[in-house]
Amino acid sequence: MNNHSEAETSGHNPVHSDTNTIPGWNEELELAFSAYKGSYTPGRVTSRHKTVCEVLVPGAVVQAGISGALQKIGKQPVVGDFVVLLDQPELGSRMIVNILPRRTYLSRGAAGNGGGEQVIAANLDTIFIVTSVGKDLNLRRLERYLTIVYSSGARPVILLNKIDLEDNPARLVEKIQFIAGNVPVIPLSALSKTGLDTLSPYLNPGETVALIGSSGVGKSTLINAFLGETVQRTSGIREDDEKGRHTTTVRQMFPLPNGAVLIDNPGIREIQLGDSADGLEKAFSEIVDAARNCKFKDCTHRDEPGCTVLKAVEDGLIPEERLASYHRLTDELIFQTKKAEIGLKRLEKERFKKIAVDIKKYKKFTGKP
Ligand SMILES: Nc1nc2c(ncn2[C@@H]2O[C@H](COP(=O)(O)OP(=O)(O)O)[C@@H](O)[C@H]2O)c(=O)[nH]1
Ligand SMILES: [Mg+2]
Ligand SMILES: [Zn+2]
Repeated sequence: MNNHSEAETSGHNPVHSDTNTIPGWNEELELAFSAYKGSYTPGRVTSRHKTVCEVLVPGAVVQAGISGALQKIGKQPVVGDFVVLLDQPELGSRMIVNILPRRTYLSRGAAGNGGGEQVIAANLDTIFIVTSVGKDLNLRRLERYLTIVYSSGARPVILLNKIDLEDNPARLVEKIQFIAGNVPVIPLSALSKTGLDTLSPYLNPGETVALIGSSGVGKSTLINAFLGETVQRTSGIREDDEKGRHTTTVRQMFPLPNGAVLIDNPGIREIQLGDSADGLEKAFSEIVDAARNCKFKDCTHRDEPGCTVLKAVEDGLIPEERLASYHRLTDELIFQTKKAEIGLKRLEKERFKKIAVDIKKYKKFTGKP
């Protein structure tokens, strides 16, 4: 579990000598945290609720509020974040006062609030995009997932689960591989525990892996299989706390014995693209490659003369559905960007309206024209 030997970390640093029990903690974080002197401790957010986070600190999981200052500037801790906690022993509580720099983060376009980006998990090394054989298997949906994951900075890996239900999984793997490019596609069965060992290269000590994918594809079953015990309820059964009440508290982060960490479903339900232009280019790299020789620099590859992408489709080098997906996702991205701009403009308008009202009130009050 530990990255460092006892001798390296004990003694000279009494405040955070045991940070190596926070999975994923590293020297960069240590450096960033060294700016905090006094009654601060580092931790990692394991789940996020409305106003409280559960935070893994050396040896325990504690609850912590979010400081007013952080809320004011709109900084939201999310699962996977490394945070700075202020201990308030007189109140018997802890408060998250800052978020340490994120190495990678997974986000989606926020629904219904003008298109702002919403971060949903941070500091992920790898993201397992989980799908299963049968009706969940949808190449177009996988393309969306790939786009989002690419723009997160984490490494995507596609898991094809429930192969125990499929006669010819190799055929499906081939189909997926076709749209996935260099992304590994791994067939497995979480239930019958076949193919799990192929995942070990992605589960190194200190690495964080998130599982995303539709409900029912087997993410929780997979986590249980890795932990060798039932830690995560499967099939959406609600959890009870020790007093027997229903709670919405669902654990999200699971340290493995070797020091890797799994994060279950950090909450991508609707797959909105958000700010994923770079992700789109990676997810459709064959189109980007073919576009290098288009006659026009701003070619949209729809009906322009001298379009080498359309030529590649014509020649059967790029499937038509791939280009159609690319167009669909590009349109969506443009739409979202516009929506975000309109949202910002509306916000500004409202702000001006409020200022105008304030000025009126002020004039009334002072009696000035
Ligand atoms: N046949 C089969 N069923 C599976 C497999 N993995 C999961 N399941 C079943 O699929 C259902 C949903 O699994 P769950 O882990 O809750 O999915 P989640 O919503 O992605 O977390 C459960 O009934 C599991 O037992 C598998 O490899 N093979
Ligand atoms: Mg689940
Ligand atoms: Zn073109």
